[in-house]
Amino acid sequence: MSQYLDSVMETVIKRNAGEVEFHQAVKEVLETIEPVLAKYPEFEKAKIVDRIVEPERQIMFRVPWVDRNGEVQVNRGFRVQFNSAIGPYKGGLRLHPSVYLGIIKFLGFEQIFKNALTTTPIGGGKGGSDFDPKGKTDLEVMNFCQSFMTELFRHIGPDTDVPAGDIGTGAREIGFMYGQYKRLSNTFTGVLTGKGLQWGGSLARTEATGYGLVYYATRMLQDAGTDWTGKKVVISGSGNVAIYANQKATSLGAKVIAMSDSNGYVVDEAGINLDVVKEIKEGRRGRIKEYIDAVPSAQYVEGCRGIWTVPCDIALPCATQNEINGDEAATLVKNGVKFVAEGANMPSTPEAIATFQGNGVAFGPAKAANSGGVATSALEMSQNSMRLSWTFDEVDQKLHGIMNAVYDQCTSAAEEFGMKGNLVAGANIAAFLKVAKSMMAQGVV
Ligand code: NDP
Ligand code: 2IT
Repeated sequence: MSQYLDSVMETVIKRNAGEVEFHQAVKEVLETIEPVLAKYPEFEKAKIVDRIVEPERQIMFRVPWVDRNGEVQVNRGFRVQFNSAIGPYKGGLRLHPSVYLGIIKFLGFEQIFKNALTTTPIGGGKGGSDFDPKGKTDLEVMNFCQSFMTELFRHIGPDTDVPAGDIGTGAREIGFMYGQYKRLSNTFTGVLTGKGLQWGGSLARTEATGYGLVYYATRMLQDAGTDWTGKKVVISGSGNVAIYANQKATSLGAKVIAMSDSNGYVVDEAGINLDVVKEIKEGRRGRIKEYIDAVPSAQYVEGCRGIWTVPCDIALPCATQNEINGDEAATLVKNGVKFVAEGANMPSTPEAIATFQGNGVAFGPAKAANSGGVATSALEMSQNSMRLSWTFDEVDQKLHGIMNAVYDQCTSAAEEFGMKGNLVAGANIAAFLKVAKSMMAQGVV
């Protein structure tokens, strides 16, 4: 890194003490944009990088609610409105006990660049809470969501900030939050995405992140002269992204042989039966180990990280950040993995990325590969503004076109800046350029 970028990184670490995931996300971007700053010295003069690493606004608030025993619970809510250079803040809400400011800031920072790649006009933001929806009753989840929105509603709006789902926030939570927003604001607007299909949601939004991931990975396969047919695929997680990545990859001829949740993983050499997974996860909110009750020939192994010891051609990490470390990446490489595309946000540690790239594994970074979800959220916003709904095929085709455009931006930026084939550098550079030029045009704000 140049001296200037080094000094920005130092300030980030000092100013955001202890927020290690945020430091990691910033470092990865700063490490790849040096040639851009060399070509555009005006960016350094205007302190674009110093500004881009500082959220425009961050909101933290108390979320009190009453549980099923009548006891008062207190959670912490977050919304980080990171960058609005190219559009209203846009990004999901994560509900998971591990959430703290550093997680939301890493996700918000990534979101700026991801959203820039989608070709749609959306800025970057992220939010959430350390509330754990697991094991809660619907009523408890509603109590929490209503309390959360009672504070959040004053900070968001269809032209200001449009939240959506992420880990722990699915259709049920978006419904409860939307209801409370509508009640408080007395408006029916596109203030959240991932809404129910009967009340403003977009067809194909549920499938979009997983499908988009597979469309992006298809281009990686094509560039290597191959396709999905007969490929063995390992997918971590068994949530929204993992399920629809499985569905699309399987429909293109791949065999998905393993999936997981935070407790363990299942291996089914015959190919995972997705109907069973959907029934467990979307139906009864169960655990992946229940898969072997329905498919006794499959194997369940306790401990989620072991999934990376399952030999495969293609790995799609779709659970959470830092779920593949350097050693696990080395095991994947030793077992013959040729392609890795990230469905989750920042699932590979820097050591894992270096291991993949250093061993000829094609590597598709999260902010490009999983951008289909938020891109389709932007399509939901468009439909809401027009008060029209497109068909599933119309949305899916637009999504497919967007993923191709995202891929093309990554490859051409990498090539232009002398790092041909490096999709990490390509994604960071293409996205940074778009945001930086917009910030330059809008003055010091
Ligand atoms: P879900 O809540 O639907 O599913 C999350 C899955 O990941 C579950 O199987 C969960 O297991 C597992 N998981 C979560 N946290 C951990 C953890 N700490 N350790 C091990 N496993 C874990 O979330 P999504 O599918 O929506 O999100 C998955 C990833 O994709 C996240 O990184 C998210 O940020 C990213 N993403 C999501 C998008 C979307 O549109 N939903 C868009 C782009 C990225 P368990 O049930 O045991 O917790
Ligand atoms: O990480 C992500 O891109 C998401 N969770 C989706 C955000 C959105 O606004 O659809």
